[in-house]
Amino acid sequence: MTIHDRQIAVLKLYKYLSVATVTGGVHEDDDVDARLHGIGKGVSTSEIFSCFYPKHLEAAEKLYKVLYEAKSFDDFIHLAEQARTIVNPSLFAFATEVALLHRPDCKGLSVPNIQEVFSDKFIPAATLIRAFIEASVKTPGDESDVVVDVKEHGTILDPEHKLAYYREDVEVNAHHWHWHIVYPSTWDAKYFGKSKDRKGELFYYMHQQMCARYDCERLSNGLQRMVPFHNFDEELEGYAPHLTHIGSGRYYSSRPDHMTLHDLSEVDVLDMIRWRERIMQAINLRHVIDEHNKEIPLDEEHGVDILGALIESSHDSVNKEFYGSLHNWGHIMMSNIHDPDGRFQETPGVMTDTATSLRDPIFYRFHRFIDNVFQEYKVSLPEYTREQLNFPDVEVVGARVHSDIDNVIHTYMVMDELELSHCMNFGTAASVKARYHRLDHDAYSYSISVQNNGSTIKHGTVRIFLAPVHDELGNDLSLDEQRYLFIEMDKFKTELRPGKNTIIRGSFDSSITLSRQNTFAKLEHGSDIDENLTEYCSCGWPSHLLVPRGNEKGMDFDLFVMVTDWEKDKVESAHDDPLCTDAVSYCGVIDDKYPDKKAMGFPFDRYISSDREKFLSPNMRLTKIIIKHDE
Ligand code: CUO
Repeated sequence: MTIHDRQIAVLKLYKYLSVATVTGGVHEDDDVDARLHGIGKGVSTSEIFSCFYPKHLEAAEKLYKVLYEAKSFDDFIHLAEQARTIVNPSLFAFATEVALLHRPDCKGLSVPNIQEVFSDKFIPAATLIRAFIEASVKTPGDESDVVVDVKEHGTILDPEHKLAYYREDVEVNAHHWHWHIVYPSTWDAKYFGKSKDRKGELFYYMHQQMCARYDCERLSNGLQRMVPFHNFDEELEGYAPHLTHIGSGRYYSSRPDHMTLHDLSEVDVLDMIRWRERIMQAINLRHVIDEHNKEIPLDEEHGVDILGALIESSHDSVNKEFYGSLHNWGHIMMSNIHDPDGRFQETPGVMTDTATSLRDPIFYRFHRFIDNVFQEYKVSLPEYTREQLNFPDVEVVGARVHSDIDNVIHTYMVMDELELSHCMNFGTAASVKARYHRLDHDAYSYSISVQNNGSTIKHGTVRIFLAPVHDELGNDLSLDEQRYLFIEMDKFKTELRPGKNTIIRGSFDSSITLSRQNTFAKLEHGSDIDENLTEYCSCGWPSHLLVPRGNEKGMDFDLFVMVTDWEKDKVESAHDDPLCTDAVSYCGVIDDKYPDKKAMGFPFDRYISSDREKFLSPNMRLTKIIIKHDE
């Protein structure tokens, strides 16, 4: 079987999955029947699958293990084809993607973009129905594309609506879906024979960065930074998603304003409060207690990783019984706020699903609440010392952004399209697309001048961050306040010859972003495929959202550039040529160590008591830049 044949076999598993007919039985051969026996039980095919809900996660774990254990590639495809006819489609997509990602015989294969598979998780129901109508009234022989515009569905009565372009961005939601598949909370290191390096820490960092990016976007839009969720009895803001599950006709529920959390049948609000208290106590005592009552120190190297696993909580939690599952149940409690005990058999809201939860303003306030728990730990650590921050003999003497005008980046809204015809059969050979607005920015490059005052070549890690200069009232933010807003823009290795070095780095090369994607059509036709893209490469921040919006006047940002000693940052890699290292900062590297020994977010992950002048060592530089949004 050629790689293209294999790719086609994988694509078939995903084609029209959203509207897959679940027949409820396999009955093809006894062996397949036996292996799939009981798979998907407890998650009905019309339910909205949640990879935060323990019952759903367990069912998905069973399926991905069966698929992972398949004897050969053919056996894997055969089993998956049968499983597709008996389980919930989203559960199937999740489990099959986990198996694909980790089976050695699937290396080099891609799953299509999740937004093309489950377009109904990304595009409002009204747009999809319009597309059906327009496709169905096409005159026979008319091969022209059907393009339907996504209509705005909010008003200025809701100030949060200003951020809808960001929260409902197609690719940012796709990134989140893939991230939680690359790092499933049910990852079983013993079973797979390998652990995911610093998985708990990356859970903290990736979500911290999402919050920081959201706050940069809020300030860009003249809104105040978010107020973190904090009290379990507080009234929440409302949100209406306008999304329907096209296969089942069910929908993601709305949440009216002023609702408060209630006990669910499995977990009480009081449980959540207790878990938070226990976690806070562990942070204050600087140790957690494992299942055997043993104290495990929250030391500088592992503390945040241990807490990440505990708070999420994942299989790696040192004591799930005692510390519970604050984050995962938080998602479930919020998404079931309108029918907590299930008496109305309502469907949950978007917070239940990793492909949709970013749409809801409460996602960010809830994750800021989770982040504040991590910050409680981080501020308990000593500040970085001069020695830890400095890179002797290395000076950053200049840093600029090159675009049309130096140190000015323009952002603007553009139109983009999403192909819908792989998600549903519209009964036409023509393309059927949804058209929507999204943010974008000019391509630009960094020009960084670094002086190596030593007499030998040195290797450095260049770390680039960006944060707003002013708060919502126009006051200057202190460096310690900016810590929460600094967003990572890029991180890369560089060679420094003795004397002056000029480093030029394009925005497109960022270690945060996904630079390219293989679409369903490209994979299907086997043309114009980027062979370096594999499944793992689906994880990554959208490149069009690398730069915050800024404002019409031109908004001031601090560009922070730091060069650290690569010899101290490097990690022992398991591979000479690791797969897919496109978006390592938020997604890591498959089957390998996180490629930076420093704490994620360094040097802004710890308290900073000094002002700018004192904090900045010669290997750092702050440059004011302007981000201007063009109407
Ligand atoms: Cu990604 Cu709460 O973990 O959404």
